[in-house]
Amino acid sequence: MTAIWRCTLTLAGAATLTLGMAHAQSPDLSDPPAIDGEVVGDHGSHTLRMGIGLAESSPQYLSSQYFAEILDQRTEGRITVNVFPNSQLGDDVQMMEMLQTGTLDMSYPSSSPATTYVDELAVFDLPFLLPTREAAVAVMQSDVAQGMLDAFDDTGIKALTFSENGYRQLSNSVRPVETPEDVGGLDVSGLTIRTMENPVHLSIWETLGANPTPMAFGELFSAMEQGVVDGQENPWSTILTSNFYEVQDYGSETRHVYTPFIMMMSERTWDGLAPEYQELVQEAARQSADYEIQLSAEYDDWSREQLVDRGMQINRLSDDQVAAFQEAVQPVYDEWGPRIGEDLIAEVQAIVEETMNE
Ligand code: TK8
Repeated sequence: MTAIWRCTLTLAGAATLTLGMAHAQSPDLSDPPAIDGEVVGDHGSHTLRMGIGLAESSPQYLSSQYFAEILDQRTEGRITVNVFPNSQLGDDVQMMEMLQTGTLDMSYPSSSPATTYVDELAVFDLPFLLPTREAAVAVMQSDVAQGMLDAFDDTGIKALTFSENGYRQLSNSVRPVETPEDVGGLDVSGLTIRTMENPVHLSIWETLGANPTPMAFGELFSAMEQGVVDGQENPWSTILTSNFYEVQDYGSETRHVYTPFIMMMSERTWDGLAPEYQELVQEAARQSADYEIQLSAEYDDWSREQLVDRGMQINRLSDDQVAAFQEAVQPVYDEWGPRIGEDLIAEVQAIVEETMNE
């Protein structure tokens, strides 16, 4: 009797727990597009390791699994891609170095830490340059952006495609970040903010009066948990899927910069693939990037709502507040514009304007 009684209790306890945590793990996501295209002839077998920074529920992971699925089906299992999430093989900077030495086959870092290889990528780090997702996608699919991928030649890295990391939003554990009129811009004074390892991002937060601390993404959760940093900035989907809301009570919808991801392969791995396989990998990379961008869009607002449900206090900025914020980061353009290249910035702005007039 006792045993049965205890068992019932445990079950009841478990049910309550489950109910209490009844959050959907993902929004209504589009299914991956059907895989068509012919099976590529037998050019040997390859097993590729791909390391990524984000978690299993992220658009980055889901679309990477789709990439793997395309290669698997179109080679009848001869190319296998194993995706390792959560920075378990290294952070963005380390994994790019591993691609160069050939100790890792594939990775999917943000463009921001990749500016050490291709300077021009820093155009994506300029605040408020890409006002809409449509504009951002048009830029990522432009010849200008293709030129940046091609510029990886001779670095030991084959850059395959851009996709969406997304609009970055500020979170912190100290206080709501508002934009009082007398401050002008975002009041982040006194906050220690983790940034990506990228000088433009450092400059943005310095300009705003915060204490920016560049740090690898994989170290970020425990740094916030231990109070080494007060805050960070990433898309809502990452704040959700990497569980940052557990250690960050406040969020502000700043959308201060849109950053892409770049899917990459080690040049050694690339060179070891038959031309037919190379072509297939390139095609699958583009298809999975399209899917990633779609998933990422589906995640965006949904994630913000989920974060609110989980207790995060999130404020949105009024148009006036955004305008003040934009004005406050103008010195970043003055400092970085000439170094990134005014012509390149103008080219990107022209693509943006085209999408706004459509
Ligand atoms: C994941 C990173 C991450 C980026 C960052 O590997 O470092 O904050 O936004 O998503 O690329």
